[in-house]
Order: sequence, then C-alpha cells, then structure tokens
Amino acid sequence: MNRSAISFLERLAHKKPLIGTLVSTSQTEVAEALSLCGFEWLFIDVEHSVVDMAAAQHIIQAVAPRSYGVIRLPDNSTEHVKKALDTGCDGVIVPMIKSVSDAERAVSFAKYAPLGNRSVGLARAQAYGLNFNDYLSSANTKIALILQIEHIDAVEHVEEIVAILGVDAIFIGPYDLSASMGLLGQTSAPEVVEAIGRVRQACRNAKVPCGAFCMTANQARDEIAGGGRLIVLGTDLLFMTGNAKAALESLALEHS
Ligand code: 3PY
Ligand code: MG
Repeated sequence: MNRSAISFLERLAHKKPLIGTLVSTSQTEVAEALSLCGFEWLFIDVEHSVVDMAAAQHIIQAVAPRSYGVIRLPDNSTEHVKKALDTGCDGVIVPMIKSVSDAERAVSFAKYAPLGNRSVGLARAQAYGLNFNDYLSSANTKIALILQIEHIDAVEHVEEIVAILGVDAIFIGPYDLSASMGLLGQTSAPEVVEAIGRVRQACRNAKVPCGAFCMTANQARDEIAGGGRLIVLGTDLLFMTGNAKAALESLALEHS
C-alpha cells in the first residue's frame, strides 16, 4: 500500500484496524523488512529501546511510503515532542499520561496554534523548507497525537482526557498500568482488566480510536473484536527470537 495517498490520522478514522509492529532496533534493514512483510505502520520505540531520534528518522525514511512511521517518545516533554514531529513521522505516542493536565501539555507541544503551541521547525517534516507552508497548515489534521493510558491515575480521568481536542487516539499500556496498581506484570488480574475496560468504554463513547500491544495474533484478534483499531503485533526482536529458538529446538529434537 502507498500510505502517502492518505495521512495516518485520516487512516485512523477508518473502521479497518491498523496492524503494526514494534521496532526496537536501529538498523533500517530490520524496519524495511517488516514493512515489506506488510505491516501498515511501525511503532518506533524511543522509550524502551536503544533507538534514538536520528535512527527513528532513518527508519521512517526507509519505510516510507510503504508503512506509516509513528514514534513512541521517551517522555512528555516539548524537547522530545518537537524533535520527533520534525523527523516527518506520522504520529507520536506519548507514554505515561497521568492526568488531564499531562494530556493538555502533550496537545500544547504536539499541535500548532491555535490548537496548541507546537514550536515551528524547519526539518524533514517540512521537506527542509520545500513544503513549509503546506505542512504548517495541515499537520494538525494529518499527524496523530496518541496518548498512552498506562497509569491508574489516568484511568480515573480517562473520560475527561479523551474529550480533549487534539487527542487523536489512545494506546493502552497494560504492563505499566498493572504496575501502577500494585500488580506488576499481572495484566489479566480482574482489577487491571476492569481498568482497561473503562478506558475502552471511554474511547468508544468519545469515538476516539484506541488500541494496544499484542504479543500474539490471537491476542490481536481479541483486541480487534473488542473494538481496538491501533494494533501492535509483536516486536522485531520477538519475531526473531521466537523463530530462532523454535528452529534450534526442532533441530535439537531431531538430534537428541
Ligand atoms: C505497557 O504495557 O506498559 C506498554 O507500554 C505497552 O506498549
Ligand atoms: Mg508502558
């Protein structure tokens, strides 16, 4: 698919789920190979991996226009939001939103005036100046701001958070959410499932797309059946280690 025909944010408005995967390595060949596999978008993880902002830009360059490139930021700071958006990414994912004011801060960093106060740069996003005016006038409606709800404090205010103009989608983080509830790693605990249900319901009511990370295709199926639209299926290294281990184990069995 040639993603340049439609922006990521416009694509998010469609009912059909967006199936992506998580990129945690800097080599552009890895991201390019995943893009060639058919993942429609890549969740480029600058929060929990060695990928830095320069590598993220190179990954986006390697997969465009085949796949959308969306950067998960290390934190909710103007420094990271503006640097990421200026790479020309299709969206940013801001982790660890805990309150309405955190969400409003993210909007103010990520959206140009009058919606926010995004700082004006001259970089790849603006085609190094060649597309400056067009980018400035269209970025707010084409580049997605996705907030991660992964703390119980955010769940308590999720109905207000999804109502904020400029919040384009929600990505649920079950692992950090479970940790914030004193249930580290227990993502199937009833309290965590209930909290996630509240987030999903708030998104449904506000017609804000949401999604989550899924380790397996079966989990992704459940997520889609539950209304999830922004799907991250596996990671670059999970695909590699899973296949490598299985191949080694099957060979070892033949020779044991
Ligand atoms: C979490 O579960 O905390 C995540 O951030 C998943 O992406
Ligand atoms: Mg997390």
